[in-house]
Amino acid sequence: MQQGRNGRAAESRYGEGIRNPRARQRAFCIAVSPGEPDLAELRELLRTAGVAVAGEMTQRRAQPDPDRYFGKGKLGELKQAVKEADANLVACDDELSPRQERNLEQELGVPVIDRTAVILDIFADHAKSAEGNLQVELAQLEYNLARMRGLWTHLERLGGGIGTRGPGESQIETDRRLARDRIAALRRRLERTKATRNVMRAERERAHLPTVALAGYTNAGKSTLLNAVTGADAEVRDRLFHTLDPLTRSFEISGRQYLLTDTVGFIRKLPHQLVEAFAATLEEALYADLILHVADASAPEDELADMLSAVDDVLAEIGAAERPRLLVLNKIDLLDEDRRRELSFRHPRAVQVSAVTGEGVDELRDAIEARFLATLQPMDLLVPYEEGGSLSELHDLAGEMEREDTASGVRVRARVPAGVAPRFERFSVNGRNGDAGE
Ligand SMILES: Nc1nc2c(ncn2[C@@H]2O[C@H](COP(=O)(O)OP(=O)(O)OP(=O)(O)O)[C@@H](O)[C@H]2O)c(=O)[nH]1
Ligand SMILES: [Mg+2]
Repeated sequence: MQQGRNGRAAESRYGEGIRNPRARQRAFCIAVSPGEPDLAELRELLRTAGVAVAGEMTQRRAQPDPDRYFGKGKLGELKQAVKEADANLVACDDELSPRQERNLEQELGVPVIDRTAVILDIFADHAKSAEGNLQVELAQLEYNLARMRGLWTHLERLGGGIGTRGPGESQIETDRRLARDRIAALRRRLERTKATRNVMRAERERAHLPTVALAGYTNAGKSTLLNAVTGADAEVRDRLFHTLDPLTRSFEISGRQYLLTDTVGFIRKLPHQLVEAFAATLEEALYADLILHVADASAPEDELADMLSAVDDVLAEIGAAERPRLLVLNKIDLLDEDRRRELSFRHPRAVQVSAVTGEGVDELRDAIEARFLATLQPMDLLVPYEEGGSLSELHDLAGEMEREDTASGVRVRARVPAGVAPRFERFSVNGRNGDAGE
């Protein structure tokens, strides 16, 4: 067993990820939790990764065992159950330390993968753009590098003894150095794509199109909603992490153009390597004028609450906690009147929609517009005739505006996006302007 593992490690720690759980595998799922352990999401992740589920076993305890994840007695039971279910893989709902993973594999005699490895595998499979591929490769390398450290200690302890084929100590040293070099190179390349994105963002900001970003738990219906609002044809699938690359489309409300960006979905216990690797992409959400937090309202109450807070956590982690946000409860076509009422009671400020039937989408547009209009700053200006350029810029940026030609220039009363208001401050009448709208 150990041999096979080391052998595999030697050739595949870099290229395609540690393991490929997609090769017709039958996984036995395990979880430890102080409350009632729930394996539904891990099963869904495995389904998305193309792995069959052969059985499951959970243990209620305050903390996973630091050495073996399960307690000793339970581990014996698990070994028996894995045999009986004819599983050839064990999948754990938590990220395992290298030590836990190694001990479990030794004890159970089958490969053991953790939640993080499954999620990384799905991301690797779904990445399409050059940037997405770089991000996933970076996350995988970071994950593998941590595992190698564990393997290294292990081999050291074995003293490179007989029967431990696979990478020796110096090989691992070399591998680690290569991995670090590659990580540095990937970071540099991602930095460059980020620079391009900044240029694009600066252009958007000049034109000042209000931007709205979709964020939310994976499979909440973000891409479907993007399509419903903008008439785009973003791919929609009933699987986790279908969208990895941000996609931006424009749409109009009352003659004003807005931009809507779809982003990668979040999940509980999202591997931190992925959050880090995708941080640049997620910054799209960070810079938006408004974040639409899309949630699957057809989920049971406690699951919905869990998903909402998982998304809040990631948004906080990437520094977007303070951005203006609007909760969108999606999939209400699956709910009866009672449940809808209950939800509007619990989330009075949320908008209820069905991206599939289109119900509530107009209300959502109204809500987006209202949020945006509230940020407009009323200005009272006198623009000299020779400042024709400023005047036409004002035309583009302001919603409604009143104008009147006077002897000394054009008197304009307009509502201007707060971000660009300073550009017109010098024309302001009496040196002051009204307060921002309510
Ligand atoms: N019944 C119903 N199903 C919906 C609704 N919106 C989306 N779905 C379904 O939910 C599944 C996921 O939709 P997506 O739009 O791909 O979800 P997503 O949030 O973009 O998912 P990821 O990109 O994987 O994070 C698909 O099967 C959709 O058809 C809705 O309003 N009602
Ligand atoms: Mg999507």
